[in-house]
Amino acid sequence: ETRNVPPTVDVVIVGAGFSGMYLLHKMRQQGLTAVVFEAGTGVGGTWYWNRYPGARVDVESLAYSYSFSEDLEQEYPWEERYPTQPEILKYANHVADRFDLRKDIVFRTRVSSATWSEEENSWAVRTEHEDSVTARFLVMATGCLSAPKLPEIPGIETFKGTSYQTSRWPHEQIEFTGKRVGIIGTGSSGVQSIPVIAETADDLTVFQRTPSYSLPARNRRLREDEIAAMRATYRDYRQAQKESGAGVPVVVPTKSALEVTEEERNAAFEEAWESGSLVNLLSTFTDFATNQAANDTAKAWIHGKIHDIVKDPQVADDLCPDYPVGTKRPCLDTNYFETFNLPNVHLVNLHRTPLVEVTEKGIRTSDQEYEFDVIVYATGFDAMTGALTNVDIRGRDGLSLKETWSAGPRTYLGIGSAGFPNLFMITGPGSPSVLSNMIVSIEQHVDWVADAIAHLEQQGLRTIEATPAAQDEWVDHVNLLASYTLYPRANSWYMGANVPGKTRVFMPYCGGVGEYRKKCDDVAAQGYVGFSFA
Ligand code: NA7
Repeated sequence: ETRNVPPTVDVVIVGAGFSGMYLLHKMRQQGLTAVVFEAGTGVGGTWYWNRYPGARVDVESLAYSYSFSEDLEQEYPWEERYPTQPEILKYANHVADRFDLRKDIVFRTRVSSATWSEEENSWAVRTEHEDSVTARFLVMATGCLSAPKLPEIPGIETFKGTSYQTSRWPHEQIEFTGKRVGIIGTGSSGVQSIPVIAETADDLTVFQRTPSYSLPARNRRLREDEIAAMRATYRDYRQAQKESGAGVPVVVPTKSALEVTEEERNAAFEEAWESGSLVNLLSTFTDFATNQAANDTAKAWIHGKIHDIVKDPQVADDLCPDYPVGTKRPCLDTNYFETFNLPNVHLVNLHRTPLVEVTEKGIRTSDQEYEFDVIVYATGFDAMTGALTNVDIRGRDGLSLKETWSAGPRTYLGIGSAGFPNLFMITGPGSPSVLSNMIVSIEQHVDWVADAIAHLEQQGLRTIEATPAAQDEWVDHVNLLASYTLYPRANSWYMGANVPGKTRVFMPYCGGVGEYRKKCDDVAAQGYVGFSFA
């Protein structure tokens, strides 16, 4: 493996996940030079790091895939409805090979700082290995769920057994046979890994702070005929994705949950539950996301399902979430609730008996010490901003992105930030990103950024920068949309509520990817209104 770090390029891209790979491809097509820095040893980003047992995507493979290459779309042999992490990583590697991306990616290299030079109108980028590169443009393709978070409890380093973090899982197979395992966290990573670990562990104790709503994935192998049908209509499907609310086309609801009979309502929920699709559940009724009483009907119905599945009524109660459905990211699972019927699986409700510390032997809660051979941390991420503010980004006059965002992220369209010329974010805070099929949002941002860069080239301009006024207006708009919804009623990572000390603001744009795309296209059509140029 050679490390080819050019001293000067047109574009520095941070991250070789699905954003960074596509952006590199686009930049080359536009005749620009680019280098990608990637901390991992391979491509794939989120799908490179999250190797925990049971890891899968919760959007269907035929929809969770690039649309920019028709040949790729027509030829790629997806195997499962909801692919496993290894299958998605294989796809990422296939793309890297197919478009010959690796030669411009520098692996094992984390970017540490990026400093804007007023004199040069360029970014000086430094890495942990003291590489330094000058670039006109800096694009943060760093992902929304990539800066891991450990639980903020004392003693983690004292544990004498083995510890794993789901988002930093080792590359080799881990055996749980004969082991007593404790796991902290019941978001998607916990919900997906718990059933798989429970299959072989002697004993598995789940430490739950907040329960998750979860729908059975009903995963299966794809049939030849459905792959063929999708391939025959892919262009129309991709268009529908772009216009949809979440990057996955659904039948748009027309009725309030409160204007139908209970039978009708339950039938709709049952159908969504059987479909194994999160977007189907979230689009059963028009007022699901905005009206507490409407949302309560879904909540009660799902609580009923949990009680049907889980035999011990106390455990079932503990597994029932209290917040409105959809206000924290719901999960897709395979045998999650069923797993709590196994004799070797135990649930600890941390609301009753809070975590106190990790000890040499295991985990201590307020009422007892549990002994383990292995502790798994499925404790999530410093979502949406962590990977951006972890790099020391300095804009005009030494302005620090981290400090500028200390009261919450401020962006224009989730793409640019005032004071940081020629800096672009892919799926940044203030864009739909995590509320959508990520690949749809990624392609839209990359295309938009590539067009903006082409616009600068054509006009002979050096810099593009969000104006403070446009940014203020956008932040207000994003907040206003969130205020019409139930989202702010949950302590979610969408709100920054999972990271102590992080300011609570609802970070994603919740008006839907179709609406958002129109806004971005309008901005471009009006000569990039809201951006200033030099
Ligand atoms: P999540 O969804 O943020 O889940 C993390 C879990 O860890 C969640 O249940 C947390 O409880 C729990 N947690 C975090 N810190 C603690 C402490 N200190 N004590 C106890 N429990 C804790 O991350 P995932 O990796 O599962 O999923 C991230 C996204 O990836 C997911 O939404 C999908 O989009 C894909 P909390 O809810 O904060 O009370």
